[in-house]
Amino acid sequence: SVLKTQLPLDTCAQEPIRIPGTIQPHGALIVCHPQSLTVLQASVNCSEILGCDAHIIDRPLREIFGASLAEEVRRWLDSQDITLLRTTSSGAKTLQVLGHRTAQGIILEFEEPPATENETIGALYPRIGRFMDQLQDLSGIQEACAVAAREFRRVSGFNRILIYRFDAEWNGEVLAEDSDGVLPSYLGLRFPASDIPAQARELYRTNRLRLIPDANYTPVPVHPSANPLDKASLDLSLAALRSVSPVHLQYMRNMGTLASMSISILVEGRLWGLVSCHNAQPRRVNAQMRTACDLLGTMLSHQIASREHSSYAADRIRLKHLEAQLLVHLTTAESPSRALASQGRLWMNLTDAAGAAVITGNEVFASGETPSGDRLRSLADWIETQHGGDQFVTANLGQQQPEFADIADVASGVLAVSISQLHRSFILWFRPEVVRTVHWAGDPQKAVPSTTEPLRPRHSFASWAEQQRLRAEPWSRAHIDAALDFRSAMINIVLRRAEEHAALTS
Ligand code: BLA
Repeated sequence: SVLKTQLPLDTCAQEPIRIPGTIQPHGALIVCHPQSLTVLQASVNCSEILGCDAHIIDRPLREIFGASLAEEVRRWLDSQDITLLRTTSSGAKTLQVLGHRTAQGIILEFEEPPATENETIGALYPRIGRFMDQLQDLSGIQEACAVAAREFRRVSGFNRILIYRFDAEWNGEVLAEDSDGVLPSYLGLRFPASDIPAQARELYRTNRLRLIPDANYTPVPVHPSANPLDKASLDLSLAALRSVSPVHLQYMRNMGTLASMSISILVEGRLWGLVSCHNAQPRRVNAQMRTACDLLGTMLSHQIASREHSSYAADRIRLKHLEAQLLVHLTTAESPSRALASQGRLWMNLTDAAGAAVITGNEVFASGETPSGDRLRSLADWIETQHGGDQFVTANLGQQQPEFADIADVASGVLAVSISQLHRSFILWFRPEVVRTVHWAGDPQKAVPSTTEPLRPRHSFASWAEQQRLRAEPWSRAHIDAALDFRSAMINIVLRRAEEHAALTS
């Protein structure tokens, strides 16, 4: 079946999550003028959390909190440090202060560290070192994620840690899990793309960690709502206390997780996956522990990037070797197309395909499992109409273009490169349909919000099996690059052949 989760989720993606106008109540937030350090905006719970006067707008930081905090902030602003993290006291209270610069002023956030929490960066440091050593000894991405899940749970104390990876359509698959058994296991399950809309994924590339200590919280407004410097809504993209989407809070309650902390896994700037930490009951963690978790996440990200890179490099070397072998046969051949077909094994192995064909004009040479000549010609005609032209890649042809569903058994995966600017000439590789069973956490059809009803996340996360058809094993970057390299080599051979021919006949 074709999943509806591939529809654009406009309604969810339009929620302006960067500018909610409110914060979560486990801390207080103020915005200061970058030069004078007078307060421009403040959350309405400041007096309660900070024990300060209720009227702080337009007053200088020094007057509200005393000289020492104001000095700390000035020193930080003069430094190159991107963020500020300090412990300070306000009256009888010990508070953690987080600071970051924005175009709308300096945002300072104050949190009272939870009473039960005595983890300091000093206590966490040896753990982080050991984690790094362990990671280096492992070979696979899956193993690295399993070790990371365990370590995240040790450090953070959450009930369940899930590590999941996004696929090409932004569904997430749980690769690793570590749990104390309080919450159910989701290992191996897939979560539909609609669970995390596009603007949230985009935000999570710049802000790598978010914490929601209690899904039942009441948001606290920030006043005045317009920023005095630019008259716009306050951008809380990088604020730790940013209030989150009510739809997502409902999702958490439906999942039975009242506290959540998630950390982005970034590979070459792309959101590769998330570490998702859940607690059945509300749970707060202090800023030092969050910093440690951010560091663990960065280390895991680097390990994944380096694994992906070395497996790409190894594949490229292997495929380059095959290409060299194949070219030996082509450079000396009278007809390169016929020579390709006579070296079918090598030709197909170049992209680990089960079939390959070359079409020039109406001439077709094929090897292995391919569609019939007529279907090949129709396919090449259609590919020619697709933009890009030089290269065409799909792992689900029959879904993308239902008129080709009849050839799904041999051609669900198609990798095609054009070898002539002038007339329809393609080299194509084919992969067969692989029918697979995907285990979703809940029926993914029910995850898609309708445009007529109010937005609601789904209720069930029970395993739901779906048989997926019309899909092939996806082509890797190394396979696509091998095809592109081979394309250039073929174009050169064909051109040279044409020149030789011209020289002979002139
Ligand atoms: C955010 N959805 C999120 C987040 C996660 C998930 C991790 C980030 C916030 C957090 O850390 O809790 C989803 N949690 C998951 C998934 C797993 C998990 C997939 O543990 C898998 C293991 N959500 C919906 C629908 C909408 C929606 C229908 O189900 C549409 C409006 C929205 N989810 C939504 C939004 C956010 C979100 C808007 C961003 C919240 C924010 O940062 O403000």
